[in-house]
Amino acid sequence: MKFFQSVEGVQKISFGEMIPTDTILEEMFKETESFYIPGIIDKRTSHHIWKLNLNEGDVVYGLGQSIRGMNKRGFVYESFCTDDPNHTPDKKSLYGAHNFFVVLSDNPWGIYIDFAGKVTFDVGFEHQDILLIDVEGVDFDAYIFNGTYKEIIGRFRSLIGQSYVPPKWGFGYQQSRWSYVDKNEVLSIAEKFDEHDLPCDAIYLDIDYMERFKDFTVSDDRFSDFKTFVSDLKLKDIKLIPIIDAGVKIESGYDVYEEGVKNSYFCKDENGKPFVAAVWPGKVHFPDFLNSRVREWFGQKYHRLMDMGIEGFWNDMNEPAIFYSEQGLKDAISFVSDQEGKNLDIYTFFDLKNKIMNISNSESDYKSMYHNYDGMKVNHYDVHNLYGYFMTRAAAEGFKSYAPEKRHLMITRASHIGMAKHSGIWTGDNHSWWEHLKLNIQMMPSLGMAGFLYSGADTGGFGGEASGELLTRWLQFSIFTPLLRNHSAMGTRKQEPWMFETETLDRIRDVIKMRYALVPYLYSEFMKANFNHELLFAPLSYEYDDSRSKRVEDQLLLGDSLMLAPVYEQNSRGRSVYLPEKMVLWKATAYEHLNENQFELLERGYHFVDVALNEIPIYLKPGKLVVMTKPENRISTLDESNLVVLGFVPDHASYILYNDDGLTKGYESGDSLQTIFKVDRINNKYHISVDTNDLALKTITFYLIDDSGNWHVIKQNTFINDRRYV
Ligand code: MIG
Repeated sequence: MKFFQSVEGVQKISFGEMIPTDTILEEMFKETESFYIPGIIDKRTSHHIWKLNLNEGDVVYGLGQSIRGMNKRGFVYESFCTDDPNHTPDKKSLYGAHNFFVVLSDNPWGIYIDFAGKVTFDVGFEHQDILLIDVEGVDFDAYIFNGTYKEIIGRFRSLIGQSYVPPKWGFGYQQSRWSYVDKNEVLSIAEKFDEHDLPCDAIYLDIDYMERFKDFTVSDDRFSDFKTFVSDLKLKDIKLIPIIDAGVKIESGYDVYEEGVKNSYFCKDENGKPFVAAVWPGKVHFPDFLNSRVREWFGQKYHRLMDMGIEGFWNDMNEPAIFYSEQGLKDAISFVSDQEGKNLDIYTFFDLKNKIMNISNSESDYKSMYHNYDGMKVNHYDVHNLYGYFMTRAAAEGFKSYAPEKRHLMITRASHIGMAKHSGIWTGDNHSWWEHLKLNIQMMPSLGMAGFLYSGADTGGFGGEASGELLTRWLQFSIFTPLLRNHSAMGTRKQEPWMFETETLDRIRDVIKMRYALVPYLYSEFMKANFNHELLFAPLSYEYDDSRSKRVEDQLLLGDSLMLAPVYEQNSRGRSVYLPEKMVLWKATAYEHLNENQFELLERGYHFVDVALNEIPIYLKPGKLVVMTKPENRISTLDESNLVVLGFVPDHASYILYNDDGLTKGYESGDSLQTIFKVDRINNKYHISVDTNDLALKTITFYLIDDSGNWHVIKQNTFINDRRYV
């Protein structure tokens, strides 16, 4: 066991010789004696177990992508990347493994368990005052953090590094469906957006664009002359985002398969043969992404589609999802045939049923697969949670070698801590359930804690049938999430905006346009949250330390200036809201209808707020500003030289608006545009100054609300003489 000391407020404890998941973590630490939480090693199971006390009032935030509320207390969660399309409240794991949480107590602390196998967190479930961490192995590192909630997150995030930044068009609305099956369908989708005057920046291609589900192929029948097609859509300023699956189809003559076999690039079974699993294409091999040579090889394959003009991808099924393995299927069939002719009772019948039901993603399959981890033979089960991470890293490195200075769009399904620097995530196969809108709301802060700033859910729900009301309410929330994508499954009600009645379509248009109007603020807050290791979405207690803020489970802070309290219940036309301080409620409708009657001053405390179906409820914090622009139907045509600044300003407010070229990685070396707004209210008059290095900036219109709820419109000429270039 080694002891390390680190940056202030972080300690590292090493147990055994762990497999390093990310060297950046190693570099941050210098060896010296430090802090230790005693755990016990269960000799019988070789699990490492910690039993920690929780106090009555403690709240536990974190665990990234997982089920249930913001406060994780009261249930058991497992880190074990799982492809499970039913995100019901009894599920312990989803697609990601994010072993970081913070206990908000009188002396807040946080912990990150750097381990690639299964970890179970019983957060006050068996016993409400005990937090049990059960690491299925003894070979791992733990990082312990102290400080305030905000400091702990900052320390953890600075440890895992900067997060992935998409191209700015990735902040546009994106439309998806499993699947748009041919060119004509995709083209007609693109045209419908224009016909209906709806914004859209990207359309996704799901598995059917491929030739019989083979990665890096494009169907000749349905997507002939793909390169021209991609560029035709680009002329409309719409990007195509194809899916890539983890499994490589076994088919002789298919070059990816042939090369993989020849070079021994696939995961192995016990006998050293390529491991055979079945997914979409039928039988597949899994590239051994834990091997750096394999990553380089697979990463280069993305270049084929990039050569045809593709600028973004989504990586799927990389938990990895296994429908069945040859052995698993054999066992199940023999079990079933053994039952033939028997008189099955409740128990034996259920055994039979379970045998079939549990054939997918089975533990025994994961245990019979092996990696060559750059020379070290490793059983897949022990490093299961790294697979999706390394697949996505392969892609990200492939993009880098293709065009090092360019940003690409990348989202992935399975993930692990450390992956956030390579990609964003979507939260997988949710349902068109109101509960999943709420889950989306509650999950955003913990995803951000784990570094996944570019994230979002399938808006409207993937499985099941969305009503117009559900889609409207969902969009009223997800227009704030960096990844804004409407996606739905085969066989479900179609979910493109024009598939609903005209009233819904009209409301949706206004909601999506409001997203585009808010992009200056959203992008600025996203980038600052990344640079400063902060949360973009946060529970109220991130900023407010009153005891009630800790208890609020369905409101969020969004960046520096806003609070959200979305409506997430069917037929609801309002909801209760807790205000930790005096705020201004803005019931936003169409951007062009912005007017003073939409604003209402609300005192600190509890309120019941009416919210009509066409209203987006947004709360303006005092002394803060929001920057907007006139919406357009593409991100690239937004006019950011003419801005609107909105704020509740009792006495003074300031805001730093961040912007950059939105396409290159120049931001990494400080290429940016910054505009500093300062507003002071002196003797009932507003004084405004604007400092900027943005030479294109032309006009700014301020809408300011004072302490008595009165609204003031101030055009550029009142401050133009104060304008300085920095
Ligand atoms: O569940 O490629 O999460 O977004 O549409 C089947 C088909 C596999 C799972 C992804 C989903 C995608 C679907 N895939």
